[in-house]
Amino acid sequence: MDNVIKVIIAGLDNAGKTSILTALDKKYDFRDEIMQLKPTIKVKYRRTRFLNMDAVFWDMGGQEKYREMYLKDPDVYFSETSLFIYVIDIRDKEKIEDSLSYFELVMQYFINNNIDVPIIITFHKYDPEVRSFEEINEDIAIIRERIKDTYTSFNILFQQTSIYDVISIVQLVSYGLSVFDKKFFELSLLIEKSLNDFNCTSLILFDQTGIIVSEFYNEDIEPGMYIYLLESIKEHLFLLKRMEEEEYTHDHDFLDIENEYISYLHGFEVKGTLFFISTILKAQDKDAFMEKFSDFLVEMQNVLRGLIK
Ligand SMILES: Nc1nc2c(ncn2[C@@H]2O[C@H](COP(=O)(O)OP(=O)(O)OP(=O)(O)O)[C@@H](O)[C@H]2O)c(=O)[nH]1
Ligand SMILES: [Mg+2]
Repeated sequence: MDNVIKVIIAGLDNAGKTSILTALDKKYDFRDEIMQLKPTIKVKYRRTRFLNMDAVFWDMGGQEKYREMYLKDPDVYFSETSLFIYVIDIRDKEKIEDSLSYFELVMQYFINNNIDVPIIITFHKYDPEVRSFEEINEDIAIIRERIKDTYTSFNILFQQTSIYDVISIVQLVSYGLSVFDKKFFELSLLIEKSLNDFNCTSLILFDQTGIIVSEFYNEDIEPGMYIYLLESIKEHLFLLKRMEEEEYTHDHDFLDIENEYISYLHGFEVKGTLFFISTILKAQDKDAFMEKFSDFLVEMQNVLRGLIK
């Protein structure tokens, strides 16, 4: 496996591509920066680390003149793509057909050149207040079916994102980056099994930049609990970001208790890379959890050792 991954992020102008990458980078306090974003001129590159890999995001400015430029010389832009993220502004109904045409043109390049690339399509600007809008949900369902039926030989994942829901952004990129190694499957099994063993609500493994390496949630989360869950994941993300900025590495345990629940963040190192486990569980299960946690950590470190080259 090549250790540099090229992630193309494309879509029409104003779809929200640069906003997504800014939100991913900042995780908090990014609203002002996003308000001041200008249309991207040609391509902007952003580099990030994921496990042992370097990921380079190609933020492809979406104005028509740039789209024409990319499609005229597609080898320069779309060859050797490891992951293709396509952003559709689900709120801009008038431009959806245009957006689908652009997507088709890029896909045509991949098909003609026998490039089998994993694809994530995100229906963006799916802000919390529009999630219950029937029309938007219907549009999403129709586009999904249409794309799935057309590109049956491609591995395509669909997502909904909003910059007002930072976790949706983190998940978008995390899922994309985890397709690069089958060992993620092993990790995922371990996390799922442990979630049940610990009887916890959520169990998430982050790397030090706050990218989710693997995660599992209990299926029967009560609605009130769900909000607490999201808030505490956000808090953990912010904490990781601050720790990264301040190069603060000692003492990785954070315990926070609210009502009957505990949120717990634990940091550990594997081959010089920092990881964090974030979990939420009932206070009454804490002792049993703490008893099993060190064994779980050993298992987790073993799997991660295999993942990091
Ligand atoms: N409501 C809402 N607005 C968003 C969201 N994400 C981005 N925006 C807004 O969409 C506008 C365009 O965002 P950009 O990120 O600059 O769009 P882009 O896709 O990079 O555009 P180009 O660089 O021209 O291709 C900005 O005004 C953002 O504030 C979102 O999740 N919800
Ligand atoms: Mg842009």
